[in-house]
Amino acid sequence: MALLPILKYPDPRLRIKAQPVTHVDDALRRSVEDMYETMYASKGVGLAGTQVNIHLRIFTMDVSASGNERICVLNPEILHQEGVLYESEGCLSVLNAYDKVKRAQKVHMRGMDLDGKPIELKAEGLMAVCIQHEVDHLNGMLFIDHLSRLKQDRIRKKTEKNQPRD
Ligand code: K1U
Ligand code: ZN
Repeated sequence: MALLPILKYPDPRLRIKAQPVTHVDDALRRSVEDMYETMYASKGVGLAGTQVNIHLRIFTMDVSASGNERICVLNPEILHQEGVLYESEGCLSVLNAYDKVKRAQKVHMRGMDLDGKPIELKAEGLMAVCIQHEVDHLNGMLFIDHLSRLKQDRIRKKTEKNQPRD
């Protein structure tokens, strides 16, 4: 297993739209193990392939209190969403920025597991927010895209100050 470098905003690779997974092989399973290791080491509850420069439609997630309930979804599709939730979000790819984002309170999603079998998930609360955040990543979107232009500009300026160009 290996820790993968996490792309940091404003890296343009975070804007790449991920491609569907067409087959599951040992190389993909190893990449997913690396994603779990990277997610746990970074104290995240989710991680999308895009964030570690793997541009396939994959995310890992563990929102359990025990930190021992792994969920990996390939080719996730949100079928239905309902309700509204405003929760403060952060992102492993956007350092030192947290703000409230409008999300659906419940989502019904489907996808595929690592054995290539179809899976369906009904989620609410934190898990529902995490799924929406990770599907956004796979579409090249960041949570800050949901904020006002003014807030986005502030975050961009703060990030540029903390990560001077070489
Ligand atoms: O994709 C990422 O950048 C990981 C991110 C996903 C996320 C999940 C839920 C809400 C917002 C963002 C994180 O895991 S950061 C949040 C986090 O570490 C956390 C959130 C709630 C409870 C405990 C930890
Ligand atoms: Zn994120």
